[in-house]
Amino acid sequence: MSVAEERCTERSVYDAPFLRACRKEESPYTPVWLMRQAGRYQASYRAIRSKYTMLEMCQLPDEVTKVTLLPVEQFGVDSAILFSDITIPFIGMNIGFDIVPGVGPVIEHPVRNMSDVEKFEKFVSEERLPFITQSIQSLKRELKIPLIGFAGAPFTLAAYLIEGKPSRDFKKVREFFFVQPEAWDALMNALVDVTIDYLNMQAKAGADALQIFDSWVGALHPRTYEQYLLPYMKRLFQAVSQNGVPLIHFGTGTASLLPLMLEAGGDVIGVDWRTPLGKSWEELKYQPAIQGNLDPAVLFADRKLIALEADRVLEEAAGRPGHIFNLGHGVLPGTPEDNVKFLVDYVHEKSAR
Ligand code: 1CP
Repeated sequence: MSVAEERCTERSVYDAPFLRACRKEESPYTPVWLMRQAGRYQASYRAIRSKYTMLEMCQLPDEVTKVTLLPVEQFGVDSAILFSDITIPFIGMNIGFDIVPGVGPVIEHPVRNMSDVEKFEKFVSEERLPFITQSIQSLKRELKIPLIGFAGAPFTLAAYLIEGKPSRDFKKVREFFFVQPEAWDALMNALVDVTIDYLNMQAKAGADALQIFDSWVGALHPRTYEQYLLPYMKRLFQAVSQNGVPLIHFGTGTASLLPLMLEAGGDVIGVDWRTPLGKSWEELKYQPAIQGNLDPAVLFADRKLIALEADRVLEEAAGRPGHIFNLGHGVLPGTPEDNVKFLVDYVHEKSAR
């Protein structure tokens, strides 16, 4: 490909509806992608995944490329998201863990105190995670639409490290910062440092946007967020924004945390299905773009209802530039694949301007 052609391809990605919406620019229709758009609900995913463990597959650039492209080809979404997991940087930090089928991430030696924190490697590099750069470069050769890279936010990563496995109430992590504030400070700083390296690596490799998943932050009171998280989140966003790629800041259960999330950073704030998108955007003073927020469970219903609920989300956004249609959280296992296709087509048709 000539340099001119390459520029042209890059230009068309720059002008893609998803990236225009990230910048709050007008676009011909509302862009749509779905969190966990590649996953177990897809027969094609299950066929590839059956050959490897989840952790093996995440480290094979050819398989990562194939899996990332599945929903792009099947549904015509407006953005791809690198197939990986938020726990992958733990490999570079020398933290022993596994992703257990039907459970999720399980940590060999959960963090109990300062001396556990001191054992981690505090940076990740291309040498330690070469498959990330290789997967992104391979995807950029294949894709005509933008590619989202991602990382877990420090609280959500700490939740796995301290609880040791998926948790409902995050009791151990909430106890940790109140009882061991110095160890918490060291842990947060280590995770922020690693996440800055990790996201910079993805931007350098060619990721067009970066999403920071703070999936479990809704477990916190706003005052607690302000004291024990905000300074670290600000440092993370401030550092990663130097790359110039749009940053998406997502969490669930965040109704009372939105102003603090805005203060932390992000060009786009992602909201779950529990609050009306319009109200959340208003609370954010329409400063960032907004992403969301159809209840993923709606995708199990009939098409009439899916259309009705999608209409509701589009109406909440009221055609303002800067809405990225998504679910309020990931696609659920067992979701009918045809309904995903229906939703993507419906949002495109209904929002065409
Ligand atoms: O095939 C399998 O059995 C593995 C299931 C699975 C998959 C498909 C896991 C284990 N991770 C993933 C992929 C994944 N993880 C993606 C893929 C990209 C895409 O969207 O298509 C992404 C973005 C993630 C990020 C991730 N992992 C998050 C943040 C997003 C979210 O859903 O909130 C979280 C919290 C995780 C941890 C994790 N990894 C896997 C599971 C089942 C979980 C959740 C466990 C829990 O409930 O705590």
